[in-house]
This record gives sequence, structure tokens and C-alpha cells, in this order.
Amino acid sequence: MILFSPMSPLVRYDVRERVAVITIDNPPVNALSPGVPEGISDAIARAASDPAADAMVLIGSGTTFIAGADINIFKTLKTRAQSLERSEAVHARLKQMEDAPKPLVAAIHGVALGGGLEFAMACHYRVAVAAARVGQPEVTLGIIPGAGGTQRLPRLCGAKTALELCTEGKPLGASRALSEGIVDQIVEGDLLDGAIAFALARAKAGERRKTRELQDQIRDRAAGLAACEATRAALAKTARGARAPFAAVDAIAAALALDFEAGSARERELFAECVLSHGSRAMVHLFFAEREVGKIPDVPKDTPVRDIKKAAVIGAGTMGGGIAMAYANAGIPVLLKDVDEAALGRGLATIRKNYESTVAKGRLTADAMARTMALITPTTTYEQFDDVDVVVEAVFEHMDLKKTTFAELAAATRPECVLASNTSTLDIDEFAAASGRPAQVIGHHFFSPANVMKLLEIVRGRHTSKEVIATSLALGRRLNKVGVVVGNCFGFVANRMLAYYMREAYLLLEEGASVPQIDKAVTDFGMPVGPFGMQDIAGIDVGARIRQYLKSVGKTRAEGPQSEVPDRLYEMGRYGQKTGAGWYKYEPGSRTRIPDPLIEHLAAEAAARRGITRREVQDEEIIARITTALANEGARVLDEGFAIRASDIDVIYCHGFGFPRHRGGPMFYADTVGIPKVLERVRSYREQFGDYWEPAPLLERLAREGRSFHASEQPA
Ligand code: T1G
Repeated sequence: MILFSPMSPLVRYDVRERVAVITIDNPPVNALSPGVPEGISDAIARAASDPAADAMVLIGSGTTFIAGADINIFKTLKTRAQSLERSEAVHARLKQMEDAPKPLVAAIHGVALGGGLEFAMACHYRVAVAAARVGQPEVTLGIIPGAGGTQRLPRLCGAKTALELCTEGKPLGASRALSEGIVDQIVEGDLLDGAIAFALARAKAGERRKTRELQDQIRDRAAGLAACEATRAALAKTARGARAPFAAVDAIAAALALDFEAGSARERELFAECVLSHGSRAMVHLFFAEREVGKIPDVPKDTPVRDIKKAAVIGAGTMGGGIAMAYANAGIPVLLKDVDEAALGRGLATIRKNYESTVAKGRLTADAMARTMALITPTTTYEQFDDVDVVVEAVFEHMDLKKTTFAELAAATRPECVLASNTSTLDIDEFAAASGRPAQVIGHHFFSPANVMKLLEIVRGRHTSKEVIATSLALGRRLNKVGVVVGNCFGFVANRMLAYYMREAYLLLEEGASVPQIDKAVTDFGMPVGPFGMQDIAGIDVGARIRQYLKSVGKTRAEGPQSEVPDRLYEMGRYGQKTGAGWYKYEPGSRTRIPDPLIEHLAAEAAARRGITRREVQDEEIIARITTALANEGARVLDEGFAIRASDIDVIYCHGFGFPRHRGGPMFYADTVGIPKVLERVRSYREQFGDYWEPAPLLERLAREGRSFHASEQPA
């Protein structure tokens, strides 16, 4: 007999074999949206007095158990009092569940994440299917578990594992969760049948285990607190300014030092502090932004997606090799073509070296390496190209070469084959025309190293078909990338805006800041590496060649004064790490950056030539100039329609350049600073430095209308 809980249609109540089955039905991921927690409590109260039920099972309908609190709710929390009140209500609800008079078993399939795992831990037992995953990913949203997770989890699995789950935010597989004591049984066969049998056995034995009363795993408080200290020390190196991971450690330390009630109160305090922070607002923004990128206004959700069974990559250089690895890592057989055996040999040697270092780090077995490398087939001809579904061209950045290559590809491949280019600067439409079938041509702009970086800029040309765009988005997900669709302008979105970021870095150097100072200010801001360290990794020669090409077509990457220093380094053969010197010096075989007084000298000469009086530059100015340059150019990109949403730009910068997630991306950060303030900065820089600091029309419009980059984009 199926009955809906009197309160909520989102929770079903059903009695089977003397077990009350409480089913959450809130698609797509059974989030704890309003009505779900209430429905669960009502159903448990119903089962407690239901003579037909000796035990209870809590289970999710559809593909998963509970994926956590409804993240939309966080946006509604404005005050500390509001947050505390909400948490107190949830804590009381979970205690009530735990105090249920009959055994309550959580039956987990799909994921039990965040509040989902917390509800499961408030049950007396947890059973799961082998493919299930459990975790506390709250730090990825800039918060900590707020429903007792920091208090119950260490009681189940000990402080060390609880610290790992709550500070890294990565889920555990069911078998590890079993060995850690988080799950009590892996169910083979039907989950509900297994959970009912488990619950009945507990009822028969008269057993109910309240997680909050468990002590064994936290008895050795000294060891637990030492683990907290060690975690804090490790986070000091990795957290890059994010607060939530440290707050999670504080809450778990409270679980060790205080009793359950006091520890829970401490958790509520820390949760309130985090959930109201800019950091969390930024990371919640990114959560939804990463789900919005796949929605293209003129490409309907049901646009056919081609099945990609086999791929090919042209060019076995650094990018081509990394792209081939990305395909092989996704289990897609890939041809790797280069002009001759020697070039192929070099490319394959680099690929092998990359895999060997992954094996050496224990992140891949030798067998898996062999299986993956076997998916890469080297070739110097187009022979097998009539059998591939997508080709990614990664040859030298030269228009004539690209055009020739696309004409050859059109002849060598099937008409429906997707022809993608990894160009980072050249006009997609030009070589699309050369192919004779521009509808199949698209940009797949990977970021170096292509087998590691998550971002994939999907560049639509004037004639690219909707099917090819939809296929590219789906392919991006298969390659474990975040695909963002952008328009075809010079440098697309990522590199176009980056040119303004680098312009300011060069000019700040000439004005008196030093390379280490600028890089440190930017890494303190939260970037993984500063502009100069980044260029030494990517290669100063890459940027120099692009500037030379642009000069040949009468263009520059960014308006305004062009610093001579990077080109002087290029002329000196200082390309960065690969030549042992660039903006920094490097000991042979080392990646440690050594400041070089020569740069100061070059900067002083350049400043003198430009008639600049050098001065002391504050870190605040460095960050203000760089982030304002990004926001102003981002506003132009949006206005010109080369990015669909400001949040797409944020996703591009967080996944392409490691822009700190707790700042939300350059456009979200600009909203945090405030559009009027950003505009005011552009205008004051214009007065200070020159007309090249022209405010973007969108920035002026938003300031005039009192709007922000994102407010006008919030999904309804
Ligand atoms: N709240 C609201 N919406 C959610 C959601 C959530 N928790 N999880 C997913 N969605 C939406 C998502 O926006 C998308 O919507 C659709 O569901 C499908 O998601 C109290 C405070 C579960 C692994 O961090 O990691 O609990 O775009 O595209 O790839 O202590 O979603 O279709 O309109 O991601 O199959 C902790 C978040 C919350 C987990 C499924 N939980 N979700 O991945 O689908 S904080 C999380 C995920 C918390 C407690 C604290 C993934 C997924 P739309 P999707 P997927």
C-alpha cells in the first residue's frame, strides 16, 4: 500500500514485509529541497506508530540516494541568525530520526553527498550497492557539513578519514566506505530487498545504533587532534586562501574536544560563518555556472549528438600529444599523425614519459598504461582517416598550413566527420572555407597540458552546425573536460582577455613592481601561478611568435603600450623553463624560480624609453589593475556576443587558468568589487595611463542601470 506523507508529495510511504519503506522522490538528484526533510520526518513518525512495520528503510527513487541540501537555499540565507535557526532545525530533525524506536536503515545507490550522507549517518545503519559513492563535498561550495556531518562522521570512521572527506570534498566508493565503517553492508542484487532483509535482522535482534553515541573511533583524542594539526599544516600550502577547509578542521576538532551537543553547536557557528561568506557565494555561483555552460540558447537540448567511436589528431607536438592522451584516457581509439617517423617518435616518447611519471606516482598501473597507449596509433598517412568520427588538427599556428590541412582532411574523411582545430589564435572560418564543408568545422581549443587541463573552448564558426556543437559538448564531457561554447574572435575568450591581464603585468613591471612581487601578489590572491611564472611554463617564444604574426597583419593583442621586455627576452633566447631562463632563472633540471636582476635592468631601460618614472607599486594596485583589465575586456566579449554568459567566462578562467574558485571567476569577482567601483577604476586608469583604458559600453550600462554582470543572468 503506497501513501504520500501527509506533508509532502516528495516522500512516499509504503510497507513491505513488515518494513516501512520511505522513498524520496525529488528528481533529478533527490536534493533536500523544502518538503523533503519534513516528509522524511513525517514518514518516520508514521512508521514509529505503524503496527505493520517492525523497521524502516530510507531510499531514493530514480538514479540516486540524496545529493545533499538544495544548494539554491544557500542564496536565501542572508543573516547569521537565519543560518543558525535553519541548522538548529535540521540538527533537531536528525536527532529525532536517530531516536526512532525501530531500526532505520539508509539504502544507498548513486550518491549520498553532503546532507545526503548526514541523513544516512543519522539512520542507525547504512547499506549500499557496490557502485554507490558517499562524501561530504561541502568545501567545494565554500561551506562545511552543516547537518551534523562533522560530528557523526568521525564517530563512524575516525578523525583522519573524516578530515580527508571534509577538507578534500571527494567522495569515497562503497567498498572503502565499508572498510572505513561508514557503510555497514554492500548489497549484491536488488538494493531494496537487501535493505529490507538487513532491517528485519536488526529488528529481530532488537538492535538500533545511534551514531552520535559512538565513541570508539574518537576515543584517542590526542591522535585525532594531532591529525587536525597535520591537516591544517597541509592546507596552509594548498588552500590558497579558501576558508572552508580550515573551518571543517575546526569543526572536527570540536567533535574530539567537546561532547556531541557542544560540537554540533560549534559546527553550526562555523557553517553560518562560511555560508554567508563571499567565498561560498562565489563557489555556489560556479556550481550552477558549470551546469549552465552546456545550455546553448539556439542549440535545443534534443539536438542529435553523433557517437564518437574513433578519433584522429594531426600533429604530435606538445598539444597534439596531450590531446591524443585525452582521447586515449577516455577509452577512444585515436590515430596520431605527423609528417614523418622522427616527429612521430618524438611525440610518442613524450606521451610515454608522461604516462610513466603518472605510473611512478602510483596514479596508474603499468597495465593500464599499456592498455591506454595501445589506443594511440601513430601514422604518417591519411589512410585510415575514412574511419574516424572526429579529427583534431594541432599543427603549427600558420594560416596557410591550416588551410592546406583542412583541405586534405575534407578529402580524407567521411562527410559527417567533425573537423576540429586546436588553434588558439587563428580565424576558424578561414580554414573552414578551405575544407569545403564549414558546417563540420569547429574549434576545440585545449589548454596545456591538454591531457590535464579541464577547459575546452568550443569555438563555433559562422557555419558550424548545431549538431556539431552539441556533439562537441557531449565529447567534452566524455574527455572529462568542461566545454564552453565561445565565438570566433581573435584569441576567442580565454586568450583574448589574457592579453589584457599580461599587458597590465608588463606595464606594472616597467612602472616599478618586480616580477616576484607581481607573481606573489597574484598567487596571494589565489591564482596557482603568477603571470610571469605562467609564461615561463607556457614559453615566452609562443607569445612572441603570436605578436610577430599579429604585427605582420597590423594587429596587437591588446590596445595600449606594448612592453618591449618580453620580446627582448625572446631575442636573447630566454623562453622560460625550457631554456633554463625566462622571467626567472632555473637551475638545470629544476623548476624553482630564481629572480634575475637582469629583468629589473630591462624593465628600467624600457621605462626610460617610454619616459616612465618608476615608482613603488602596492600589491593592491597590482590586483586592482589586473582584475579590472579582465573585467573590462570580459564586458566587451559579452557585449560583442563572443561569450553567451558572464558565468561562462568565470568557468573559462577557473578551469583554464586556475582563477581562485573562492573568488568565483573574473566577472563574479567584478560583481563582488561592485560594478560602479570597477568602472571608476577604469576611468581613473584612463586619466592616469591613457585612452587605451576605455570603459566597455556594457560596464557603463550596468553601472548606469545599477545592475551586475550576473544578476541579469540568474536562471529563473
Ligand atoms: N541542490 C540543487 N540542485 C542540484 C543539486 C543540489 N544539491 N545537485 C544537483 N543539482 C541540479 C543541478 O544543478 C542540475 O540542474 C541537475 O541537478 C543535475 O545535476 C546540509 C550544506 C549529484 C553528482 O555538493 O555533485 O548538503 O542544470 O548536472 O552530472 O551539510 O549534481 O539540470 O537544471 O550535476 O549527474 C552537497 C552536488 C550540498 C552535490 C549528479 N552536495 N551535486 O551529477 O548531474 S551542501 C553536493 C553534484 C550540503 C549539508 C550541506 C552532482 C551529482 P540542471 P548534474 P550529474
